[in-house]
Amino acid sequence: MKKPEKELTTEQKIKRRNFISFTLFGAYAAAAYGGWRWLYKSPDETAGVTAGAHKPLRKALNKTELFFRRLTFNENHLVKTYPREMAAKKIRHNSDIGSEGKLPPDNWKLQVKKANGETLQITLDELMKLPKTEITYDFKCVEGWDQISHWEGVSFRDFIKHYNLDTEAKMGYVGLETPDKQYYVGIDMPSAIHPQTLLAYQMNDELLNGNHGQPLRLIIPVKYGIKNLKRIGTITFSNNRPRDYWAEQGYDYYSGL
Ligand SMILES: Nc1nc2c(c(=O)[nH]1)N[C@H]1C(S)=C(S)[C@@H](COP(=O)(O)O)O[C@H]1N2
Ligand SMILES: [Mo]
Repeated sequence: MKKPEKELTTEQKIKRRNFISFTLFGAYAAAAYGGWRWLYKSPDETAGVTAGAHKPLRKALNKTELFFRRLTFNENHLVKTYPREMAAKKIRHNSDIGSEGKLPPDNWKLQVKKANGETLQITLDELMKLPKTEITYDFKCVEGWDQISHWEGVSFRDFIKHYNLDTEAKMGYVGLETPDKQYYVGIDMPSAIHPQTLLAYQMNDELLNGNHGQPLRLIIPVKYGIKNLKRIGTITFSNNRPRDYWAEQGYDYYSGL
């Protein structure tokens, strides 16, 4: 016959529960600590492209970015535009890293690095002969200001078509840099070929002046101001993310609206 089991006293029951919960807590703490050590000791991501995060973290961040890009980005979704009269006459001027002062357009040519190693050199006159696209929209800076402004130029799409850059347009990213390479941005291809993205040379019917990226700047309404590089010197195409000035400082690489 089985020995009758001794009834536990209330005190013993409490002790046993405490023992179980402390053991569990200890196991969780050890697992969490182990996970943290793993993350802490993991190698840094490739230096340069984005602010230093540990590799597994950046991997997770990139996955999150891709998920939201796929979820929210639709090339047929246009940024809201405004009647021309609503555009500011005096356009706000922000930072000028790599685009300070005047640069006579005669001393400038846009350098486009093709996939086959060839570099196209394009003058402003040539660009101005391509179909012109205009837009009046609300330009937004991450610093908290926005302003309705009017811009004119060549849509990036038309530019790709005209210069037969189809192979390049199949790549993941466009990189833009100022002629002195002091300011640089990386743009994901879907945003670059979005129908409202312009290589702009005019603002309110006048050629861009020294404050706004003379002679050519990027106007990309699906992104915050930081990506609207002033004074484009070179354009490159790649499947890896091109270096990006503000992403290196820890800002969001995608910087979409
Ligand atoms: N070359 C260059 N382009 C740049 C910047 C810069 O410092 N240098 N600043 C960016 C930021 S943060 C903003 S908000 C816009 C401002 O453009 P605006 O001066 O024409 O208003 O330009 C962007 N493009
Ligand atoms: Mo900005």
